Amino acid sequence: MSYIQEVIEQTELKNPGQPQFMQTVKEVLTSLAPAVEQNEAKLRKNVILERMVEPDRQIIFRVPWVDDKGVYHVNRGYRIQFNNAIGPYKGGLRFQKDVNLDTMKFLAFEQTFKNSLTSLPMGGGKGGSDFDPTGKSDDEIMRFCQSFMSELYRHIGPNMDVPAGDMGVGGREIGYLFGWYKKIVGDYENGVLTGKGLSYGGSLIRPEATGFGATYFLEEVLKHQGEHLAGKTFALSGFGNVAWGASKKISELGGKVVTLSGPDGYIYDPDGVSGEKVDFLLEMRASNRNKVKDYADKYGVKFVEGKKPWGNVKADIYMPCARQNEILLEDAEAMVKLGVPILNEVSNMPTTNEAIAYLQSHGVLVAPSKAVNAGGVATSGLEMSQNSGRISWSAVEVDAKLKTIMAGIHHQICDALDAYGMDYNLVAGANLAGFKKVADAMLAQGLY
Ligand code: 2IT
Repeated sequence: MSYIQEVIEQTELKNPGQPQFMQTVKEVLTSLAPAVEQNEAKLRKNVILERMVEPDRQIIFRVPWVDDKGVYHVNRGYRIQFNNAIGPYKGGLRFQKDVNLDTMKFLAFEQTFKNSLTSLPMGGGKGGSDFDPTGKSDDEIMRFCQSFMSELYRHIGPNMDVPAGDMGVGGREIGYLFGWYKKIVGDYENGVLTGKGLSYGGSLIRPEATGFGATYFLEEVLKHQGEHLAGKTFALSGFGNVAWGASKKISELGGKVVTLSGPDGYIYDPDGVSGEKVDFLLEMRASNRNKVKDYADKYGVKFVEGKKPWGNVKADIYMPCARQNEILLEDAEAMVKLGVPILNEVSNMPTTNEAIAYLQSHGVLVAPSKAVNAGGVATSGLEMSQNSGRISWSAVEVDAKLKTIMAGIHHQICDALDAYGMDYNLVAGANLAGFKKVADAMLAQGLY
């Protein structure tokens, strides 16, 4: 049996009931075949793959809190510190009702490779809770964040582990989390969290960075194909921070975003999401209603209940910005039938492995999320640099660095593919490029 297959089987045995984590492990490890073949004896001796699939530690804790009516609740908190070979653990916190250990592990594993691609010194981590922010008041969110930090603070630090936002955690939540961290620890260590407000150490462009970066990466892909973004139509899912940034940049560059989605369905706006309509997405998120229909009601466009845009709307580019596993095999089939040529994945692992395989074998170009959405964490890395250097860069400076980083990621992927004599397979290339730096660092640092 091949080394990769052995590790996949062992990992499966050790992690029963974790389908999302296993899906990511399989996706990444099978892509690494050319790198493993070249260096198998050394990788085996140093148990590199075995160590890469085993987190450094997995922290699970109780989060008790009181709602506005005085009723007590208990949620579960997590922080997975997966790999710190190239820098302190770094990755977001997700507050969403279906968060579990499996979700946290797939995200933390993925984060290790993504952060490596950014070329900044950040390891991989992820955390969050099964707390559901939908319908919660501001005070309830604050009390939850304070209780969550009452445990998390002992596991994080500016040189140890630096959390940020993810779904359900934006600027407001990071503010409450930081306030409570500072209260407990006493020191003004604002490098412990990223995604902060501008008045206390946040970086300009961090809120926009994931969506902007995803658009810059797509521009590199289009350039490689001899095409341009202007004039193209985009179907997006989600309406949160990521879809907001992407809509803003795409409309600025002359593209047209015709769909958004929420848990309630999708909207179709043939004129495109641009201008004040983009700003309205922020109000929708702040309302905690979690309904995309609010957009259709305000702007009088079509709302399709209970459906996603995939396979229902034709566009030049599909850009999932909502959650994991939203594009299944049947969506991939419908996408091929409609003749959608490019899938630019923005949310983490939006496409199942079988859907990716189907798309690639039917000529659809798939740009993988660990490259496409890396601009978010990369700008978090820039925020860390500004905090530790006590400096602050202008929006123009951060945006230029972000653009350079995204082009650099595309370049690294092409180099990795060239090194193994492979075609333009961005999924394999991103895994190979992300792996190399982490494996080199682990080899250099001995068995730990
Ligand atoms: O999935 C991700 O890369 C994030 N949620 C951002 C993580 C970060 O540390 O900025």
